[in-house]
Amino acid sequence: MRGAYSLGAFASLIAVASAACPMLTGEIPAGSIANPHHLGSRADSNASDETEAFLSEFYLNDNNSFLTTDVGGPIEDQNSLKAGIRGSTLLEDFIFRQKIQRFDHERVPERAVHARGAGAHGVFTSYADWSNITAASFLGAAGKETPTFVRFSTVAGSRGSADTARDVHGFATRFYTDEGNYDIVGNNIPVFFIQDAIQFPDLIHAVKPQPASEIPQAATAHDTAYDFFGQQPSTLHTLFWAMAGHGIPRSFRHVDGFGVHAYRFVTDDGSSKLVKFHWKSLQGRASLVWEEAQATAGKNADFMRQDLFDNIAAGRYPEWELGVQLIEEPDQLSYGFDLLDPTKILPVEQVPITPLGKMQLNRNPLNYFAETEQVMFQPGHIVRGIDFTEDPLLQGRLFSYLDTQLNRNGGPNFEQIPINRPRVPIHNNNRDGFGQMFIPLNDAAYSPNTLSDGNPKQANETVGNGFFTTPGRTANGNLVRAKSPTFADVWSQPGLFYNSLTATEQQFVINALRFELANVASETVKNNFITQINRVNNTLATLVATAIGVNAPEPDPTYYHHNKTSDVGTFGTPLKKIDGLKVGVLASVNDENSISEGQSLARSLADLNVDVVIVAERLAGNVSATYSASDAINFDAVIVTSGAKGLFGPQTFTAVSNTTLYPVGRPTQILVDAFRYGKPVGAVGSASEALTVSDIDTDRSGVITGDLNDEFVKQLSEDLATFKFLDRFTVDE
Ligand code: HDE
Repeated sequence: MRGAYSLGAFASLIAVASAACPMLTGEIPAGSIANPHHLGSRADSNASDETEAFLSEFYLNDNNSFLTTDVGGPIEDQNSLKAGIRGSTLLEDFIFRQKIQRFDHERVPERAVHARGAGAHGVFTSYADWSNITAASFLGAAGKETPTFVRFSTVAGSRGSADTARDVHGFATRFYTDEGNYDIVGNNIPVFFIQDAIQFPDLIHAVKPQPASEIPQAATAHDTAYDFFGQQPSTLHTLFWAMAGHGIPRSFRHVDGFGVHAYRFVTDDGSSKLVKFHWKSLQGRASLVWEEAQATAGKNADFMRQDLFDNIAAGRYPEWELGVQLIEEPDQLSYGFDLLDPTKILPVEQVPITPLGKMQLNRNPLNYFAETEQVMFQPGHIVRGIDFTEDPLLQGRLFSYLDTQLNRNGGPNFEQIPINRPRVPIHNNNRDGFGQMFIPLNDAAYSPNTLSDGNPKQANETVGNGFFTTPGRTANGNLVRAKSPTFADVWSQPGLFYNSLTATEQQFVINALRFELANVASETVKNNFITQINRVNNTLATLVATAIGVNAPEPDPTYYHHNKTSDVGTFGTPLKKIDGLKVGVLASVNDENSISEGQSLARSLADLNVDVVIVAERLAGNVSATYSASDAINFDAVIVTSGAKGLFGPQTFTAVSNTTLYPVGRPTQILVDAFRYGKPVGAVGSASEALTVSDIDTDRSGVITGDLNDEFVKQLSEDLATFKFLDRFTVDE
């Protein structure tokens, strides 16, 4: 399935150049891998091979080559051309000019939202022939593989912000189908803040940093954000999900994804259903706790992109299952809300999820800018068999993505960039523009024509497998600039979400709102917001209000209900896989047993795809991390080896340090923070003393003691799957 332009203009150029002078340009063997260690050993898959074959046409490999200018002449570039050895530099120095000029133009505008992200290639495999519900070809046969590219992101922060900022997370997937590119540009939270795209600039202006100071970076904890939330209560539902664990996931591998809007599936015979898309993480959902997320932002701003990159490089390919909730067209208003309202979930009790297929991410980008930064997702990248709905948020998105991408790319030809090219031929009469990469041969660049025998011909529903709009869709009614009354209730579903959380997760929401509002100065803003959350739950509103110094509100019972749904939290359900989790083993280079215990644990956990990092005073032999460069945030569990117990105890925080190798008290701090962040902690043999002197009760759940044997390892692996021990967090009575 290769495109007609598979030897594209650019690739051919390089091929010609290398044929002429291979020494200068370096060899570019088709299919060569410039940086094989980035790839891991990919699973056998036609779609993976296709990605490799397609992208390798564009690789620029500098092995065995000389520097050249952009137009190919060999050059030296260490010194500028000067008039006399002491200058000045000459304008005629084209080598200097080009190098500086290219540097000056390296930056493109970052994404207006979702600027910070990480991407990976993958493969989607359909479970079955789904032609009974959609004509989409990538869902047309059991086992059918389609190459994909996914970009995960945070929304509010700029491109250099920290990965663990509390935020909604983008989950955008491109399917390079055999009938063109299809994008599901989704998030890890199933609802959105607003109901009409015309409010998007207001939402983003409110959430982004304050205009005068550009503070705070990547955070909603400031006046403008809560001013908007308090006056626009449609934001509450999404905000509640973000204040729960969904805003601070453990990694991109541990998030679910959602299409958010209802879309349509359309079959070849024109019948349609509404669908809601769900990506379920096959690793399971997992979240950090807030203090941990904040510490992580400072200690390792790249925490999540590194997790994704390292796990793919190690061959631990994360997977997600794609499913849909299917809704009959006439039922759009039958579930107690409007299916076109993007602030609502359709509870799985009302319509279960039908799993359609599975995606595996199995290949890292070889160049961040070329792939992850230049990928241009659009909800408007649609294929035959899938159609939009009238959701006013979706309708606005259909304009915005292309528009902002024109701004980022300086013209419309960005679809010709390798990461954006469809893997099928393109034929149309679109012409010219900045950076045209093709040499169109058809002189009759219009339609209809006779001079090219009518080519390229028009495809439609029955001819040429064309895209077709749902035949049953109608558009009529008077022109109105108003919100549908079916979108009016915006308080029930934040209540549904909140009611469905465990008491500890509810407390996390309360604590998160206390944190956010403690950073708000305006009394009016605080009071307005409390008025709104009081319509969700009076206890919640009271607990937040008292912590931020405003009056507790009277109950507003007209709004309250006790309904619940399931599967909306991020804690309390064991992980499906513990692959790629990290255990920190706290050791001492001064004790041989200590290191050998670490090695033994590493061997046992390697079978479970769990990494062990042996931490000690300095790097040596099997010690791969130092206390000075480590912190509890680096590990999903922390175990103290018997020979390291002397490094622990509360007094180590206040003692005059007897070493310059790490900050005073660091080993104890790692252990205690791991416990406070809810992680499994443990001690081998006599190192249980290290727990007791650190005030960690060895009888608590998630605290492992005993000799290093199978039982110890089994307990540790189970505790890693539990992931967070919630009994360590206090809940308001
Ligand atoms: Fe986006 N959004 N968005 N958004 N969005 C962008 O497009 C926009 C919305 C989402 O990794 C921008 O190319 C409007 C919902 C993701 O490259 C921009 C509205 C959902 C990404 C834009 C929304 C999303 C974006 C910025 C309200 C989940 C990153 C750069 C109508 C279903 C994709 C770009 C990537 C990016 C506009 C709401 C998800 C400005 C106007 C709802 C994952 O065009």
